[in-house]
Amino acid sequence: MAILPIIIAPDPRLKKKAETVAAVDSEIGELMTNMLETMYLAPGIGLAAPQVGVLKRVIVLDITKGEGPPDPICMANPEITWCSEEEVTYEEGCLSLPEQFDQVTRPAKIRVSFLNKKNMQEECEADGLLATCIQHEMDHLTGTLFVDHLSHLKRGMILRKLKKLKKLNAS
Ligand code: K1U
Ligand code: ZN
Repeated sequence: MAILPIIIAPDPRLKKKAETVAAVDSEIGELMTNMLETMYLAPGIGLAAPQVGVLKRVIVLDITKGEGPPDPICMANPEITWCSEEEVTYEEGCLSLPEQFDQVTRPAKIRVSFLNKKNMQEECEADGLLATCIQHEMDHLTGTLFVDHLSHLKRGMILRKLKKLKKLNAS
């Protein structure tokens, strides 16, 4: 197992599109294990492979937040097959945008099909925080960050703040 470095925005690597994986083989299985370990340590409730510099359609999630037993979910090639017209707004954060939070509105319920850690095709329905988190992580697979759902003004403010912080940390 290994902790992977998380890329912090603004960074061109976070704007790239991830590639479909051929199968969940031992290499992708190990990536999922390392991503889960990285997510738990951060701590976070989700992580997408592009955030650790791997341009593959792989995401991991666990929305239990340490309350009760862990419930890790690993998905390769996730695809939303249905979403509700009803929407819900959550305050979102992102491990690639440290200490930045804002309200994002997304479909309240989704159905998603994916390859699980055993390389089996699965479909599940999600609502609440899980539905939001899956959509947030899937956005990372197309180079979209939660700030891309905000106004131009808010996005600019957050990205400028992070750019300054990165400069300070580098000096
Ligand atoms: O960077 C990421 O993609 C992970 C991100 C996921 C997310 C959070 C909130 C709404 C949608 C998606 C995070 O995990 S940010 C950290 C966070 O929310 C959290 C961390 C510890 C306990 C509880 C929440
Ligand atoms: Zn994120």
